[in-house]
Amino acid sequence: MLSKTIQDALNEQVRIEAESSQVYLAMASWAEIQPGIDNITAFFYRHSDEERMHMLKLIHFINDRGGFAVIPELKQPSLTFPSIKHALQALLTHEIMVSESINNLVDIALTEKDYATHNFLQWYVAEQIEEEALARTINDKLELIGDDKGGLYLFDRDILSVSVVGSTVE
Ligand code: OFO
Repeated sequence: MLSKTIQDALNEQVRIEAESSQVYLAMASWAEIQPGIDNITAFFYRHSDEERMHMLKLIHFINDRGGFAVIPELKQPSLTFPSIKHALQALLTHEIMVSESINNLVDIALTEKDYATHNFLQWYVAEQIEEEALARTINDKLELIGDDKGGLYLFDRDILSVSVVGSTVE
């Protein structure tokens, strides 16, 4: 059985994962109407799906352990971006925030001596290492490209292989 403190903390993470999915879905929709970045668009859509999967995993865990997973209200994410670079920087900043939130959850689980939840959260700890590393790699590559349009074309071709290697989708 989950303590109220753990249940509330896990439900807050449900909200964050749902919000992440919305944030990346908005990036995907914006990217889809920009010319020539089909694979970057696909990357955002896939990332959004992954976040929904992270959310569902939490929902099932909470409910399976005798709690009640609350489906959250979400605020509207940013809809447009000055450039693809800005969108991908925002993605990295968002992932860093998610990692902090997961670390905070791990702390709460330890304080509450909830070792089952602590064990469950290890998957998210590992996932965040992967996702942050992937987002950093992508941003580093974009930094190298600068404003070069040909570079962006090659980057768009490249991003699928980068994301397939770096991702631990379940
Ligand atoms: Fe990208 O983060 Fe979920 O966990």
